[in-house]
Amino acid sequence: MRQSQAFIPTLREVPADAEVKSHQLLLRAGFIRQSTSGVYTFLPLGQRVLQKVEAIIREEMNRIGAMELLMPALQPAELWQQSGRWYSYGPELMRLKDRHERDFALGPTHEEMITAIVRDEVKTYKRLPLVLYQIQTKFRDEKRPRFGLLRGREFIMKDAYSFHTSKESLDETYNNMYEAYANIFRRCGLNFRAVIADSGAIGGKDTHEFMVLSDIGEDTIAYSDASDYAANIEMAPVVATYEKRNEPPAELKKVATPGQKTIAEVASYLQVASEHCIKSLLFHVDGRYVLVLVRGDHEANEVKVKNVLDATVVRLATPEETRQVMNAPVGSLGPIGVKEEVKVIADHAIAAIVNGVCGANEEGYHYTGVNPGRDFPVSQYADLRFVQEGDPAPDGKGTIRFARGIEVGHVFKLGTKYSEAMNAVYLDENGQAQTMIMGCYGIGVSRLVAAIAEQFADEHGLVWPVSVAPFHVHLLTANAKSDEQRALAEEWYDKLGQAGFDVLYDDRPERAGVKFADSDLIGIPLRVTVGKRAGEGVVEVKVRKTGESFDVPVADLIETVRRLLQG
Ligand code: 9G3
Repeated sequence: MRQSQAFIPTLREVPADAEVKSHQLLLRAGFIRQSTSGVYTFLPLGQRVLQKVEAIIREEMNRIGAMELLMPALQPAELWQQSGRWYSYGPELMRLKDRHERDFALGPTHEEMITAIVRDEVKTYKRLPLVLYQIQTKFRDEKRPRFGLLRGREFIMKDAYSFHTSKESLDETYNNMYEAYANIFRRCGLNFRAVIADSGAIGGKDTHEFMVLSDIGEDTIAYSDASDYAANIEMAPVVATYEKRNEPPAELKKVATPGQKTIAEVASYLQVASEHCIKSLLFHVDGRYVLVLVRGDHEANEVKVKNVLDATVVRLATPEETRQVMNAPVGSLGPIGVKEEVKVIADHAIAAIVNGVCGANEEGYHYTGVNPGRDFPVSQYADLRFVQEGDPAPDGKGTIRFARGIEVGHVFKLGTKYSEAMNAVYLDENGQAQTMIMGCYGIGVSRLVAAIAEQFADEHGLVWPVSVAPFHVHLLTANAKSDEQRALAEEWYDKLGQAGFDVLYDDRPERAGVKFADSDLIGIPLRVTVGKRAGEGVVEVKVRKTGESFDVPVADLIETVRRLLQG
C-alpha cells in the first residue's frame, strides 16, 4: 500500500481521555477512532491487525474440528425468555423494539441462539459431538466503558459452543479448546496465564480464564509463589484456618460509638483489633435480602456469595433498602436481632470470633462481647471472602501473590444449563431422550488487539509482532525530493511485494523526521530506508522491536527481510 493514498490519520498529540498507552497509541497511530463511548471504528491499519488475529483464531479453531458459522446479532426476545435471562439481566442487555413493537436483544453472547439452532436440527446421538464457532459483533451496555477497545459496548468476540452426549466428550473438547487457546495467544506473542475461574473447587475444572499479564488489567490473579496454581481472585478459594481466642465468653454489651461507621473507626474507637470486628453487608440476592458477615480485616467476595447461594443476580443493597430492611444505616449493621426474612450467612473466619464487636442496628451504637452462635444464629458458614496476599495457596504449595491481568479468553463447561432451559434433547442408542451437555468458549478478539498493543508498545509507539502486524515492511525514502532514492524505493516496493511481503510504502512528500516518527508510531516490524547510500545500492533495515539496524546491499534485501521476520 502507498501511504500517499492510504487512510492512516496519525496524530501528534495524546488524546486527553485516553488513559492507557494502547488506547492512546491506537488512536494516535490511526488504527481506531471512537464513534461514541465504548464504540469504535477500526480504520484500515486496525482492520488489518484484526484480520490477522482472526486468521490465527480460525486456523486453531479449524485445527481442532470446530466449524465456523455466523449467527445474527439481532436476537428475538423469546429466546432469552425461554432461558429466563430476559428477566434476570439488567441494563447491560441492549434491548430494542422493531416496527411491529416486538422485543429484541442485540446479542451480548449466543448461548440461547446456538442452543435453539442445534435443538431444532440435531435429534440423534449420532450427530454429536458438535463444535461450532463464530467471530461476531457483541453488544453489552457497560456502565463504564474504558481503556478503548479493552472494555467496549460493541466488540468482536470469537464464541464457540460444543454439544455432547457425555461429560467425557465435553472434557475432551474442553481440553482441545484449552490447547487451541494456548496456541492462539502464543502465536500472538502474548505473555498469558490460564487461571482457574472456578467457583471454589480447588484445581478447578469447570472454567478457566486466559489472562494477559498487564498492570492495567482489570482482573486480579491470585497465584502461588511455589507452584503453577493461578486463579481469578473472584474465585480463588481460601484455605486459611482460624484460631479461636482462648478467653471466657464476655457478656454482650451495647456501647455508644457516636459517628463511628467504618471498621477502622469502630476498632480504633473501641480499642480493639479489626480482626475481632464483624463486618456486616446487606446484599440483594435474586429479590431477597441476605446479610453477609466477614471478619473486619477481610473483604466480602460478591462472586462467592452468588455461587454459594446459587443466585443469578447479586448486588449490594442500596442505602434506602438497607434502612428499610435493617432499620439502620450502613456503618451500624450487625447480625443480632435481624428480621426473620433476612438470611444471615458468614465467612468461616466469623466462627472463630470470641468476644467480638458488631453493629447494633442502631445508628451510633455497636455491641461488644459478641459471640456467634450465642448472640446470633448463622444459617450458613462458607468461604465468602477474597483471598489475600500471604494466604496459603489452595494447592498447599507456597503462599498467594497477586498480579493484574486482562481477560482475553474464557472457557466454560456449561453442562445442561441452557439445553435444559431450551429443551435441547437427542435420542440416545436406546431411543431415550437425553439432554445435550454443552461447553462454551470465548475470545475477546478486538480486546486482544488492544492487549497485544498494551504488552508490546514502547516509548516511541506501537510494536507489532510479525504474526499480527498490519504490514511486514515499512519502506520509505529519507529524501522525498531525490529521484535516485525514489527510483530505488519504487523498484524494491515491487520486488518485496512480489516476494510475498506486505509492504507499506511511505511515498509522501514529507521530511524524513516525520516519516521516521510515524513509522515508529505505527510499529511495523521492519523499516527499510532508502537514503544517502541509494547510489551504492545500499539501504538501511531497522528492526522496530529491538532498534537494531543494518546497512544492506539490495541484492541481499529479500533474504535479510525474510530472516529478520522469522525472528
Ligand atoms: C448478558 C449480558 C452480558 C453478559 C452475558 C449475558 C457475560 C453473559 C457470560 C458469557 C459466557 C460465555 C460464550 C462465549 C464465552 C463466554 N456477559 N456473559 O452470558 F445478557 Cl448483557 O458470555 N458466552
